[in-house]
Amino acid sequence: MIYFVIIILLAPQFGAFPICDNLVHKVPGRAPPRRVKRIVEDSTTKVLTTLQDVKDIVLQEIKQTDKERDSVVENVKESIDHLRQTIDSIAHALDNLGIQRLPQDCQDLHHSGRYEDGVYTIFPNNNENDPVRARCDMEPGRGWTVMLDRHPHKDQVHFNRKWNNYRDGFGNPKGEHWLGLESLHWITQRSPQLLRIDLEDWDGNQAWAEYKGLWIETETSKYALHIGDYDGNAGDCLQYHNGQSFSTYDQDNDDWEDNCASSRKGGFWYKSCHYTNPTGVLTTKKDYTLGMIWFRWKSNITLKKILFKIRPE
Ligand SMILES: [Ca+2]
Repeated sequence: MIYFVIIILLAPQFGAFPICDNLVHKVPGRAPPRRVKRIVEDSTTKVLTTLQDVKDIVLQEIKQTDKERDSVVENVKESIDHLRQTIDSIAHALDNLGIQRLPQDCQDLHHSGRYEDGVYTIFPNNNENDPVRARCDMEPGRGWTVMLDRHPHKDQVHFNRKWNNYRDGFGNPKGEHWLGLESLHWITQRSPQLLRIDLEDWDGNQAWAEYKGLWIETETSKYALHIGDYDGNAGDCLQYHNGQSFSTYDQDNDDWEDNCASSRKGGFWYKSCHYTNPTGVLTTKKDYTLGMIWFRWKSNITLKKILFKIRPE
């Protein structure tokens, strides 16, 4: 039944056809050529026809017996696949005609046929004058944008930095780095993101956590953090920080009377102060205050590796 619910929820949105609108409007100040317009219109017709088919199937399903329900579900799945293919064909058609849609994240790059892991240029705010180098972890059907990478490296990066550094990003995307709060804001305001966190201790043990609904507010709102439901085996450490403003040693926006970022030597959505400190000091020493901590998994053990990456839900 979940597929029917999804279709019913999505159908009104497709009725306004925002996907095609986005594709066309991503070329600022430039009307699409006639060929492109025709392709988009033809594809729009195909998508709407498919949605009508899905609607017919759903209406038909209401009259079906339980025995026939499985085959109806299969029909709906096929219709959804057809819909995806049509949308992909629109994107490819635009690319082939030389109209480059600016990739705002690694998911866009994946959709444009970049399937290899690596460092790419993205444009999180959809402005060609604001390129950002980002590392992409590609998987079949999706592209993850890495937002934070911590691990031992010969060119160790220090994370005890000012507000402007955390806003703009720093480090080497091939190694340790922070993507940047401004980029995170633009990517997450476009659509809610799934946040994936991978952890490893100094004995090689691994754990993970995921949060739905990642959304980062604007700089005016101090890049406040918003997350939804947790999943994983590492334990939940981010709900404590949910709703907090970001803090650095030169911008104290935490709830503590002192300055968390100064005492923790990092930048984060500190409260008073942390359940996790992924921008803390990379050290083998046990140090809850300064170390890279994920409290629900390893309490006061400082971790060896922490990776944060995001993709559209
Ligand atoms: Ca404070």
